[in-house]
Amino acid sequence: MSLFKPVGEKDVTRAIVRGFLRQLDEYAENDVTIVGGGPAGLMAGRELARQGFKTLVIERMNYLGGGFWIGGYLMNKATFREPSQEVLDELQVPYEKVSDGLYVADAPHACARLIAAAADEGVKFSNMTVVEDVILHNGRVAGVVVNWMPVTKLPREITCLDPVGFQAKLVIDATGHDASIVKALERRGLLRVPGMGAMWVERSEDAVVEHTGEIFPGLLVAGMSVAEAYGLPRMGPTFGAMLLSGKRAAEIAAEILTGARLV
Ligand code: 48F
Repeated sequence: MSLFKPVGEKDVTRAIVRGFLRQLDEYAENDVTIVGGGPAGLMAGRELARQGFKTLVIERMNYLGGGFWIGGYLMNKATFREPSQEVLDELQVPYEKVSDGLYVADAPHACARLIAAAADEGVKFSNMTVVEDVILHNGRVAGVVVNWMPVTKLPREITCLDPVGFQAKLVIDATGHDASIVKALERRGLLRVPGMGAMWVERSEDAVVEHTGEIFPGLLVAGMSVAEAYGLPRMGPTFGAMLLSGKRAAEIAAEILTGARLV
């Protein structure tokens, strides 16, 4: 008498393949495609999905969370400056007060809670997937061009494989320091990407949140890609601006999608 119900290998395979294809079919067209599953992308996704927008997060790694798991300096604590600890309260992440205006949390706990919060609101994820380029329709970003991460790492002579496209009403570049999507537009001479400036914590977090928004028709930037795109100072392992930038990007995206903001 076995503990588990009898299930064949073929059933396991079919469950995976059918579930995956159903999602791919449904999300090949979506409201918002967020590139990058770090803190900024996850936060933006959670806020958009909870408002009912069909939201897809594309992440090239086999895990979500980006730089949020470790925090900084190979030490898994993440810091947050006031008022961003309010987001930790909202996500039920425990933290400690370090000094006036500065808080510290266990990065794995904060990261796990944020991933769960995004998934709970209905965000769908496409892991091991690299965004290589954008779709442009009439001068507007209209989606992304993707390939499997392992395919992009194979020698060109054995991988003559075309990527596929996902269409989206809006795309958010939340790719962190890579700023992959704004750089795809730079390669076409449509944007200039100065790269982030030197570290200045006091200035950087406000500047990142202020500059979060639509950088090109159909494309928003959130998180560290904002610093790359506008040449703003870096901040190191303090994460409040990533969470608040994600929230801001979601607010602006929702306004555009509902027509409250003229595009
Ligand atoms: O790097 P990441 O955590 O970006 P973020 O959300 O947060 C930045 C902080 O972690 C930290 C910091 C501030 O405290 O300086 O660095 O802005 O997450 C970005 C995610 O995007 C993925 C990458 O693997 C990472 O998980 N990514 C980058 N380029 C691509 C991509 C791409 N072309 N296609 C798919 N995923």
